[in-house]
Amino acid sequence: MRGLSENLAILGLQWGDEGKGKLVDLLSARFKNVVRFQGGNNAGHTVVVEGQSIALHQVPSGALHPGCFLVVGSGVVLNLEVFLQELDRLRQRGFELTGRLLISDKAHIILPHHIALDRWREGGSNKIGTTGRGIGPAYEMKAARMGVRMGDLLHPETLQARISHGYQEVRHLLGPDAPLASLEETAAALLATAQPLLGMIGDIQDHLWQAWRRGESILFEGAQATLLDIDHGTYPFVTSSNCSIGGLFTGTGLPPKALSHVLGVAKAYTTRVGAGPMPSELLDATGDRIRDLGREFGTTTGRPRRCGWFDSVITRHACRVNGVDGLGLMKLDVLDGFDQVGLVVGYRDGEGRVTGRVPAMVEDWKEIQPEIKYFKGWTAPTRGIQDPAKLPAEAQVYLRALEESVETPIAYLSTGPDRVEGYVAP
Ligand code: 2SA
Ligand code: MG
Repeated sequence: MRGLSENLAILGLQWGDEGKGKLVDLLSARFKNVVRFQGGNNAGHTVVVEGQSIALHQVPSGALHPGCFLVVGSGVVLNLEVFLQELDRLRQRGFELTGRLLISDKAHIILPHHIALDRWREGGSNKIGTTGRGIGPAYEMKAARMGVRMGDLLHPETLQARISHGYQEVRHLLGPDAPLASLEETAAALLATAQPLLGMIGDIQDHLWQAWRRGESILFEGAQATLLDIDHGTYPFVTSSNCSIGGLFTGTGLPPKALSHVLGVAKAYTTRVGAGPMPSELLDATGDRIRDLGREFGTTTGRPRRCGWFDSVITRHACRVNGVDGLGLMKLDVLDGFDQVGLVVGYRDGEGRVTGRVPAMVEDWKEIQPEIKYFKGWTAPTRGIQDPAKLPAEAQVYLRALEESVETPIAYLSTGPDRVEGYVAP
């Protein structure tokens, strides 16, 4: 695909865990700037360095390339303790980020009472299956204009007052027995924790705008995915940020013109963690086999992922929403050795009509049955293949049908976890 070195967005097209980390890692060496623009430590991107894998939650994946400048955008919500632990772990491996990391002064901070509120809600009847990291409450406080931003750390005299409004509301809701530190302790602990980060806070919009005008390349690293997007996903079973293309612009302050290409990432099958609709889910031995072979357990919470065939209805929706130019199709090798491979080509609704549309309401999702088209499986392994001509004929047939069903060409195919396993489409 042309454009892999121009300003590029890498976005998830399913429910997360598509393997965006591998692509960002592969491509980031070509970019001068790597930007995270939304999400928080609910993300978990695994990158592999010299055979060792390292999971990054909030630090942009370009961390392992010393020439990359890293930007944490204003659309991100940050857990500072986790962020510092990540910086430490990277330092221990020889990756020093001081001097090449800028955090937006407008990025919001995840506070302990946000985490308490998230967990309190998850204990109730309206369970979403969140990661329990306080992501939702941090974004709620932002929208309610009670958030605490990185720039507030530079004004310690007013910090406690800033925290106070949201803190009082959570206290009120959770009751006097909630195990929360006092307001004073919360503010003092935050300030103490934040000290090593103060020098990294700045105006990322200006940094990126200048970089763009100078012609420096920028890679935008999405977290989570379109079906978890608060507007375009399977609401209310979504995360609280815009993980699709719009979040890139609100989370950086750059205009759409600054973006040249969109690479959408999907697995050759479908997974989901947490509750919510998933018509392609296989609650049988086939689903278990995909989970085992694909090692489908969450990077962030270790939860087993729900598994099913590739769902072209949701993935095409994601391609359209994001204007995807090319598909990064991951983990094809996991499907090696199946007798047959399914592709969800449509949804049958409650009245028996087959549609290609993604419902908006949970009630409508409940009625949906997947229309599955089966393809003959392949016996020769695809693992490690670097040349499309070498793919088994049956795999080629399946991939062509998949491309057609999502109306988007494959730009990169991954045939294994290692950097060298896969190819850029000719
Ligand atoms: P939350 O904690 O409020 O964001 O949870 C709301 C829902 O969003 C789901 N969720 C995720 N699902 C899959 N992967 C996630 N993160 C990936 C990881 C990273 C990625 O590997 O951990 O792909 O960017 C993620 N984050 C949130 C969650 O399960 C709830 O259903
Ligand atoms: Mg992941």
